[in-house]
Amino acid sequence: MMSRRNFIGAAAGFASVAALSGRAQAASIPEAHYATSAETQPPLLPSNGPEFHPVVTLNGWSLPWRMKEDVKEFHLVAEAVVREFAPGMKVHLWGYNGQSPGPTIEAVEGDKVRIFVTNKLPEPTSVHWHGILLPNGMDGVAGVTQPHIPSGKTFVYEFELKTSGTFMYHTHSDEMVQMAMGLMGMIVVHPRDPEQHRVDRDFVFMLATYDVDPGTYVPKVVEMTNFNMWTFNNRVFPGIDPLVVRLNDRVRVRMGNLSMTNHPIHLHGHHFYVTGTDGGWIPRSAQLPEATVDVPVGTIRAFELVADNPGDWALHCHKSHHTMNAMGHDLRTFIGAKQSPRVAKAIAKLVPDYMPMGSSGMGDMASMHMPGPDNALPMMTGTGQFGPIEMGGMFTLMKIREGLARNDYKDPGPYKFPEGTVAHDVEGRPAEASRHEGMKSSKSPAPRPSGHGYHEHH
Ligand SMILES: [Cu+2]
Repeated sequence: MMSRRNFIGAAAGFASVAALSGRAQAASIPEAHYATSAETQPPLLPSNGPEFHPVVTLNGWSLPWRMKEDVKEFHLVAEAVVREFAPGMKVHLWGYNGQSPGPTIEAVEGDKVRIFVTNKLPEPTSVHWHGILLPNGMDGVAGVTQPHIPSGKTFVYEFELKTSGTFMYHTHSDEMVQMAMGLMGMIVVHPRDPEQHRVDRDFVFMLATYDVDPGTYVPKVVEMTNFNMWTFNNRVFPGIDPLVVRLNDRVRVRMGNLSMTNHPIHLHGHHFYVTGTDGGWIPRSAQLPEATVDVPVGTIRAFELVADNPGDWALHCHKSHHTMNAMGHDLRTFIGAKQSPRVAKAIAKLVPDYMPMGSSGMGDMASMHMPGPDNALPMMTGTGQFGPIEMGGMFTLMKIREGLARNDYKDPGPYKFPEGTVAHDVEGRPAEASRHEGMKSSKSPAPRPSGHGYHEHH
């Protein structure tokens, strides 16, 4: 599933940087594992150390470690990567170990970890361990708690994982640029007792946003608000894998948000409880039933449910612009405007590529196949068993099925609806209903006091 990938190839477009060298270093620094694809990898079962129930990183993977005496050693390599956002669009990012976001780091409460960070970026970097309780000098704030890691150098972080929960790691050096380029990943610390907080399926992913102009390959790093790619783990619909779940599984979804805005994530067909933040587990007495959980900037939210309702259930950000891919924000609203062929022709004479659209909404755009610029995805796309889905960005499905195997995460295809359970059209006319005419007031309004800022309206 992982191999040492061709660094030169993936780093095309960036300055080449120094590689690890020296036999002494090679002996003490563990091997760096690499991922080459954006496919969801199966859970990484622990081969040593304490037992735990691993997570599945949506369109991602978990980083293997080696045990050195009683310390788990991981090796992150910060470097230029190419990430496919969805088939048809590849973005040149900075990430870790071949992909962006970097691999999920999984360990167990009480574990001692030693994390090597090699910098293969063209500028200095550092790694901050968001939400982890650790000694100040391991916190990764370049300039404050440590020197920046220069290009070509390897630094080591060492700490004990005192509490279980969901955390993140990300750059804390030239942060605006390096976060906008994708230097981030998730950390899952499992409880010491594997039965505590036990679920059957445990998903994790990062919420991140990018500004990639259609036809280009590198995000604009100075963007503050006007992003156009809204991602789950740096994938957009239809490139995001479904969350495949067995009927009646207990499911956890853990999400970290390192974008510049909040994302209200909504699951259809179920109620869930928010059970965790980057501050740890929420006591049962404080858990609220929800169908949407807002994930604020710089936080984790984890929710849990019993998947007792079979089907293909939408899981998406509820900001409607976040379930779209890059769009022309300058489009005018034409709803209600009649664009007759004669007028369209006249305009087309002046504006050669003019296309009359949008006068009855924009749903049609999902089925129009207009030639777009290179390396750009349609604004809304996807086809389901009943027609166009008209989505993009932060949208996927939780696919709940009976009879899947315990570790089967393969896409089971579209849901087979039981006969007679799908909304459908009906024949006939509605019964006459009485219509309320506009309210005619029988009384004239009471006289108002004058001279106190009231204005008469006629
Ligand atoms: Cu959103």
